[in-house]
Amino acid sequence: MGSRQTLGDYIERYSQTGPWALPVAAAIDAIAAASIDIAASMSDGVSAISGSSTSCKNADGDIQKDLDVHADRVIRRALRCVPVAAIASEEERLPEIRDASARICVAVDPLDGSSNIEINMTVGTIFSIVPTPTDLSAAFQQKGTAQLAAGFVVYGPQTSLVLTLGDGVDIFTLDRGEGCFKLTCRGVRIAVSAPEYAINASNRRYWEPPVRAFIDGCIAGSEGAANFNMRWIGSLVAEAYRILTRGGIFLYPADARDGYSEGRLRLVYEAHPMAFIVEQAGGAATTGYGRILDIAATSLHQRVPLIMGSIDVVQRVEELHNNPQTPSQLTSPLFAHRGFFRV
Ligand code: FDP
Ligand code: ZN
Repeated sequence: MGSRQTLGDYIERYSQTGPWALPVAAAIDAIAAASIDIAASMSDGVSAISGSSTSCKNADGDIQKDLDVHADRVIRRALRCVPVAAIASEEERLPEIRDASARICVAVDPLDGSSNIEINMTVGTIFSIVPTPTDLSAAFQQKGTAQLAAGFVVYGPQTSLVLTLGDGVDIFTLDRGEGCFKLTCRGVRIAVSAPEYAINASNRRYWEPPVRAFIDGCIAGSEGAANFNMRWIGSLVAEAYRILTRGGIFLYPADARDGYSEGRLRLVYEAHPMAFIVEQAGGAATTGYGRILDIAATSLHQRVPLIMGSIDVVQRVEELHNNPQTPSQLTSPLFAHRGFFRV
């Protein structure tokens, strides 16, 4: 990876482009440094920080793992030298107020996918950077379109950092020898259409009719000429990385289980940053009824249905939500011939 541009050079150049750019660049630099530390802790399987659970629950009632708590601390510590007005995290009920006069606020999911960490699965860190509004208490109640930057780090066979500064998406890969991220993919574009879906299919009986119709169509072959493949990793960062790499669709819809009327994923530090990245790469992200980035949170840990990926496939699912068909139309041969690959 010798002559590749480093993340440090990349954000240094960006830092000179406008009033917000300097603190945004500093925050990205700090989060990237924290993620190198987290990646090291994670791969050190015999250390004290393991995949074991603490006896604590996070703000949303999920059991916290030792690594969740560790990742949260490492990121907060790294952000100490950055002018940040407030930090919101999946791991804390309320935002931490820092320097109220600072221009930016940061929301993080320190270790996404951690409920499966003990099976040695890919997990990640998600972040979203927003401008500080006049009323600081509304910092994390802005629409997703307000984001200045967003990204995520995937701790997989490689540690990769996906980043958008609002002008496309670039991917950096950790060069372990040199201890820094290097640009490995510039201007990522998500395929307009690709026959691969990801959903937790064990919840089928709880889904709403449009989601059930779409997935049943994929399985039956009526949603397109190509055969659909299926993947479900159970880790949002890994699913998002796959979609950026080879297209397809990811769905975590609302369903009828207790506590899932708005799906599972959190708007501020999961859906907003992912939607920003996916749109910047030419894809789409919706609740089924409307664009994720147009939603403003009313509470920090608010959940939202998230359907994202290749634009043509996502639009097909939106059509099914916005133009409801009767159950008999959904299963009729006519419907079966209106697949988005066939029209
Ligand atoms: P986790 O709770 O392990 O952090 O963030 C929520 C999330 O993981 C996503 O990463 C993942 O896509 C989803 O939950 C997994 O949900 P299921 O348990 O329904 O598979
Ligand atoms: Zn998460």
